[in-house]
Amino acid sequence: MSCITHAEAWKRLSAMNDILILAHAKPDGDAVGSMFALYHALRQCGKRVRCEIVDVPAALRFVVAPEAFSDFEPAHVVTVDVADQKLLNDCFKNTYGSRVELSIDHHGVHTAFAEETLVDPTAAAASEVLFDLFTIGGVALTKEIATCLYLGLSTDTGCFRFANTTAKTLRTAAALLEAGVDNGAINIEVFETKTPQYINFEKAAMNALRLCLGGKCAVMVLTQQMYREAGITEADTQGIKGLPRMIAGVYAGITVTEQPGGVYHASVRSKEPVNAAEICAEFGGGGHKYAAGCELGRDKEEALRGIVAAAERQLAKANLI
Ligand SMILES: [Mn+2]
Repeated sequence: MSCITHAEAWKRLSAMNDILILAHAKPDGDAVGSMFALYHALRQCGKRVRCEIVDVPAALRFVVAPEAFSDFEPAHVVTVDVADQKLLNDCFKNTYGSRVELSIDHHGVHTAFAEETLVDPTAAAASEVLFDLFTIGGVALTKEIATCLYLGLSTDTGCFRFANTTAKTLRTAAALLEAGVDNGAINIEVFETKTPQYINFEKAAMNALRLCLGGKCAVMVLTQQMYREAGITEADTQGIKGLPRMIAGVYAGITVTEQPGGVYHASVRSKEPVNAAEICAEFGGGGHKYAAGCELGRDKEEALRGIVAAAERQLAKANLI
């Protein structure tokens, strides 16, 4: 396993054919956008390529290319936006997990699992890494490719609001707009539009929101019953996890979600100086400094106690409590 440069990664991709592209489970805009941007770029190079992905949120499906779901035995497997092999969907992990030749990612906590890894932790999104890769490879930036990359870049930066947005991110976005991306329409569809089911779910989530640790931590528990009652799935409610951190004075916003199998999962969003990845690392999870996740087991009360205690330790470390 080794880390390679953009040029080396492009050389490696150029030598492949019959390629399968995978992204992480519970795909977000960067996972979906990166996947289909790479799909179109490799198709442009005349290669046979296919994608496998499940549970794509409805609002992100406009970049999904239906023809990408063909069914040939891949000779090569490439992942995008996957920080760790365990973040692959179980069915793909079992079939292809040990066969990944190239992993293209931007997570600082990337745990190498592929033969070769192209990881740029200064990039705001895997889509930003791909933009650089395509520039080196001389890929024509079609409106289709630019739209996929824009989806990745805009969603991973909260529409260019988060601290991971750099001057280079904005220059990349500018190049995508010059390639014809309809950013206004995409932003309304992805960031401003909610289904009636989502609004109902959000009401229930807000009712479940509680402050703790002297108002410096907020916790929200989302249960399968809440999803059932609102008629919505977790895949279509990813944005809700930003809610706890929105409260003024909160440094650690925690969303504990009951999974269909009964296991509880925590998503932690933090504010400077609190490190969400360190909170989640206590439970074997990971992510970014201000957004991370982990598994907490099947006991709800124990899960809540554990994650709040971990948040308390990080708040104390930062002298906030
Ligand atoms: Mn990403």
